Amino acid sequence: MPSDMKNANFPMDAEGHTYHVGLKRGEVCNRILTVGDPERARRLASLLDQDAPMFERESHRGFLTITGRFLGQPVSIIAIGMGMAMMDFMLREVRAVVDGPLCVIRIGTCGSIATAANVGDIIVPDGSAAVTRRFDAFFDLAAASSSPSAGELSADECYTFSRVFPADAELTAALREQLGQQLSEERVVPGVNVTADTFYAAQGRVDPSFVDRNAKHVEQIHEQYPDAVSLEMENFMLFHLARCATPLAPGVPSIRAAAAMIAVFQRQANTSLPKAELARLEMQAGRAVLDVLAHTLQDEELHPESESVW
Ligand code: R1P
Repeated sequence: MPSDMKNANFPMDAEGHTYHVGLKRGEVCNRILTVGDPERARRLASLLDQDAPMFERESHRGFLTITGRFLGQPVSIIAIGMGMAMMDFMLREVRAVVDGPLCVIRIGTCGSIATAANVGDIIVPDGSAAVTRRFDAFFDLAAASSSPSAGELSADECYTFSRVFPADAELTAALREQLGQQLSEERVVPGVNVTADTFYAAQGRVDPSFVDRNAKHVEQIHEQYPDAVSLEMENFMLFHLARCATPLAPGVPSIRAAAAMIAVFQRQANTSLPKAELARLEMQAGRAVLDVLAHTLQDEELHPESESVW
């Protein structure tokens, strides 16, 4: 349990630890590799410089942070669990305790909805849209089934489709180049990612136990976003908040963000990636992301005091 919190607007304890992610200044640094699965975070931490000090904190809300060095540069690996809300917690709480620019790259898994991406390919998106359930469309289900024309929304009005929020172009290009060297260029796929607010209904998975009105959902996603290639659950919030973060100075972004996703499902072909292959790809992606992070953010951009521990 965290100790007593101060400031209801942005809770922190007396030592300056944030409420959910549980980090204080000096425990997390400007370069961040974020993942969903804490076990993935631990495996990727084995790539960090083994002769450098390593900090580890598991918060009471399931966030795991490992801070160390890669090629001598400070890097934090943060596991956040799943969903846009968890990305929001992590970014806001890390932003509050780190000075200077943040560079955040997510490694995740996703489902491919494009023939261009097979299982085992790595998708590095140009941007991400959000698709979310329109809750009110499901309020009056009894009236709708007795009188389908009685003001009920049609299936294509049951989900909202946002605009595409871009990833950082420079980081994205660097990531594609690094991954292309690790794998082969044709296995690194560009396109638009779609972040869904749920794994099942908002990704067009049909579940007879619930009314979801999503039988044509993936088709609708392709109509909205002709370049849509993947479905997952966090990238949109990363790109959205990077765009919403108050600049550090005119023209100096507070957060730069990019993502790499390993396709574990191919929805059209109904295939899935073997676990051993996922483990291999995740280490390759990890090496590429850590390399990009280590070569991003020059010393003069960083506030030395924010990295005093590292
Ligand atoms: C769903 O199974 C989870 O896997 C994907 C989705 O975005 C969601 O979080 O990503 P991770 O493998 O990073 O968790």
